[in-house]
Formats: sequence, C-alpha cells, structure tokens
Amino acid sequence: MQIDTSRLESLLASADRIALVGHFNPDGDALGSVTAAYHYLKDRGKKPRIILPSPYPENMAFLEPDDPRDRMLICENDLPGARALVAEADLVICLDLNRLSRTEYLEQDILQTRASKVLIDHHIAAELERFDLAISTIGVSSTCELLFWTLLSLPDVAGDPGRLSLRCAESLYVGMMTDTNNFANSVFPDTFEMASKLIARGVDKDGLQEKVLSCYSVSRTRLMGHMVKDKMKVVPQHQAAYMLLSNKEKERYHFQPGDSEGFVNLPLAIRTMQVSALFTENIDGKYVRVSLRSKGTINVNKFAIRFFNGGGHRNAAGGRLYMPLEAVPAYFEQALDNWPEEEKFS
Ligand SMILES: [Mn+2]
Repeated sequence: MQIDTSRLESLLASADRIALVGHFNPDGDALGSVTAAYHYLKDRGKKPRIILPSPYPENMAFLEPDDPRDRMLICENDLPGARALVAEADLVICLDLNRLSRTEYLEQDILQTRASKVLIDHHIAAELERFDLAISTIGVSSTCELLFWTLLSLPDVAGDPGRLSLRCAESLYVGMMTDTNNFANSVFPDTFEMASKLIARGVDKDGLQEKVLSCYSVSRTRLMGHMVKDKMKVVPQHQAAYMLLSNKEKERYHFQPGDSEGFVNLPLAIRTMQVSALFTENIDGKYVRVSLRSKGTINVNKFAIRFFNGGGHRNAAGGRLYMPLEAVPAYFEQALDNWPEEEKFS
C-alpha cells in the first residue's frame, strides 16, 4: 500500500515538539500507534510526547518509552500537564480516533492550538475538516497498519522496514494484532504483508502474543466465567446476546482496565448468534459504555449511531447510554425490535 506522504513529510520537517494523542480507554491499537509514532519521531531527532485521556491496561506497560521523561502522560492523572503539552506543540497528531471528542478532555485544547493537526485513523466518518491533514481509510485492519504503510512511504524509510527501530516495529505489530483479534477480524491482504514484513524485521510474534494476549489474572478469568454463565442473556428471535457489567461486579472481581477486553466477542462463538453487546457501567456511574459486535453483513455501526450515541465499524462499534444500568435490558431489546432492516443489512 502506497500512501502520499508529501504533506505529512513537510509538516514533520518543520516541527520539533510533537504531541501524539490517543483515545479514551486506550486499546492495543491506540497504544501501538502512539508509541510507534513516538519511536519513529524520536529516532528522527524530534521531541515527541504521548498524551492519553485515561490509563492503559497493565499488560501494555512494556510499550512505555524507555526514557522516563517521555512516559505517556495520562490526562486523568495530570490534565494541566496534558494541556500544556498540546499548547506547546508545533504539531498535534491524533491516532486511532475519528472524533476529537474521543480525547474526552482535549477537544477544545486541540481546536484552539495554532499547531498543525494531523489525523491518522481507520474509523468510519472521521472529522476530516478539523485537521490540516487526514490520513484516513477504513480499508485497513487498524490504525497501526495505516501508520505502518504511512511510515514506509516517508522518504527516509523509503519502503524499508529495516529502517524502523525494533521498538517501533513491535508497537505496530501489537496494534494490528489486537485490533484484528490476532488475525480473526478485519484482515486484508495488506495486513498479512505488513505482518510478514514486521516479522522479517525481527518482531517476535510469539513473545508479543504471550505478553499481550495471555496476560490475564485469575480474577479476570473468573469474571469472564461469571459473565458467560450468569450474565449472558440470549434474545433468540434476534439471534442476539448481551451482558451487563456493573461496578459492584468489577469490585468483586478486582477489575483492572482492559479486563473486559474480548468479553463482547464471546457470544459470537455461538453458531446461532449474529449480534453481541456488552454494557459496562462507567466507574463514576454517570453513563453506560456500549460495545457491539456482529457477524458478516450485519451493520452495528449504524445501530450504534441510531440507538447508542456512538459508531464505529460494520462489525465492531461502540457508544454510550445515559441511563441506569438496570434500564439497559429493556432499552436494548426494544432497539433490536426497532432496528430498521435496511440499516441492519447495509
Ligand atoms: Mn483501532
């Protein structure tokens, strides 16, 4: 995949301090893309800093930059510090987010800064008009894949993955591996080509898999069992299943960020299920986080837009509900009943 990077190259050439911004509740792709960009820019002699709205899962800590002064800055721990980094930056690069509101705290800061703004993202309906440059397509597995092809297209890398540091290559691999659920979803021919090039570059695929995917605690595994056995509700007439995760349960199972990763996919392993939903009470109890998954041609992106104040991809989307967790089952089952056929299969 060739990407026109002439504009990006000129923005990078004239920038020194570069803020790399990921989304709220950062996942492997958000973390992989901000850290890969960090390593590339650092190796190029720039001063990049990573800003994340909220903490990342513990198993991703190995992605932290080695230089302690460059540790990822978490808005929820230091919002003034995050705002200062955005204000001082010559260039702001947002990765793996389609709307500035997904930074939760920094939308106004990013809009108001005089710095140039770049978006690199693979979600539907990105806010292209809010950026000076947007590298945005849904025809890739992940932001990390898009970033990989972008880096390869830059003049100094010139198509040679050997010119990316191993840390950069590892970060790219992690984001692609997690967003595709280890090559299960949204995989394109280019995705395998990327994986092949990164492995040839020296990425230890098995090591990363073990670090990132086989990393759970006993209590997380028990929570997963509890969700499937006691919480999964099946709606047979819609070939749908859903689960609710409350703050009380999170407490009982010593919940850590990232622990519910993958729960929403579990019901789709059932032959007859086409749609799955996970509803998670937010820590402050102010809203319910919605995760939606589907098989094949069923489009949960439009479902998320219409009923759940969100969006995403055809087979994976998310959103929020501003109602008590107890009210969600009735709301969700009604939404299934009212889901317009032409949107469901669009
Ligand atoms: Mn992603």
